[in-house]
Amino acid sequence: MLEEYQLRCVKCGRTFAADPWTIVCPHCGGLLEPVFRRRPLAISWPLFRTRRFGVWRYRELLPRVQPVTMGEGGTPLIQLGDNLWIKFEGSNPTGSFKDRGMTVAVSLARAAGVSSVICASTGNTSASMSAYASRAGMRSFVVLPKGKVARGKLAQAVLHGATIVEVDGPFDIALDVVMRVSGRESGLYPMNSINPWRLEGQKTLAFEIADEIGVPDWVVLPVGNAGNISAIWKGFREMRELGLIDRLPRMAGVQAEGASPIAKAFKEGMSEPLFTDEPETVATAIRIGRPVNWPKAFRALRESDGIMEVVSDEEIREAQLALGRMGVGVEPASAASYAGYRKLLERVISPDDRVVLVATGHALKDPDAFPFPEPVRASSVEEAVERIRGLSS
Ligand code: AN7
Repeated sequence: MLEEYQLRCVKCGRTFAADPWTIVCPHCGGLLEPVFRRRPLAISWPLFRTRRFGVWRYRELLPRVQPVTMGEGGTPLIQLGDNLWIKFEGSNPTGSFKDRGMTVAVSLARAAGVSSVICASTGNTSASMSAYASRAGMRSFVVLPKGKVARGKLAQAVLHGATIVEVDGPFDIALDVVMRVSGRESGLYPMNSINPWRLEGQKTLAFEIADEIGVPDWVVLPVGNAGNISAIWKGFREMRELGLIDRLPRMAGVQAEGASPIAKAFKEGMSEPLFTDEPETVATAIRIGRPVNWPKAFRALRESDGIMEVVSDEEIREAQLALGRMGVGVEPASAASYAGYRKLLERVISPDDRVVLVATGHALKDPDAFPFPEPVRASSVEEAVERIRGLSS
């Protein structure tokens, strides 16, 4: 089912036959990256455009399996200014970009006969995985950092029938649990972004941007476990290798101050992250202290002449409200991209640069993240009418 691919270790460079259960390098434990054995035939923009919007429009560049799909991808690219767009991933079936990866990884798992999937999650991965697993008739197990998952996301995991395990400590502890318990022996298939097939799905976000507005100068996105920045960069790189585009964007990753192992190290000129065991931020989606995909992320930053920025929780809140007032409802982690963009504009990003912000998750995911002002109260129809007249005149 993966004949078109090989897996290449980003650490030791060895290549391996592609197998759904080969998650990390059998030789050195490094991260694996799917690469094509030969150029996929007959691909072109006109071909892709004959198909409905979404991830599987690019099927020649994905594992050739029967899709478990709910129409993920094909999300709106909303123009915010002359040179500014926001890719609204909240429009995916479960409200985040994770669906792009999950449709691919769950399809592959089903083709491989997997009956149970597992992930650690700050929330969105668990929401997405449990939905796609249910659609594929699989059981799902989610390991969550206790008390730190936004209500909307938890509700989704419950609704889609996941078995929920809570651990004390941050996401990184939950991921440790998954790495220990998953594997061929237990039959539990791991769905975190260490799974290279999930990132294959997420790379389609790059394809959609390039198809719609061409290659931007910058792609700005929040970074947690650093899977998405790696996936999107892979998407652009692959398009150029295949002759679908002729230039590349620069990648700008944004982390929250209290959870910025990559951004802090990058700013110090280091090529390895400064891990933290006590990540903290209002943007719980990216409350991650030990991002596993850091080698891929550093490579994306290096190859794209990219940059990392740090934003405070206050800046995230302001950015979320500012986007809200433009009609764009995103969760705090996603607002980090706009907050980061604001800080980078003029200093690093020129006003003439064409910029795409990635809004990774929907505002409804985390309704507790912003304050609710007291509503105008009225005890009768007449009083309500009176008060609205007064307020609107
Ligand atoms: C809205 O769900 O890690 O850098 O377990 O939910 O690829 O990790 C979520 C991550 C950005 C960061 N925005 O992406 C999880 C999880 C939102 C997110 C990120 C996440 P990566």
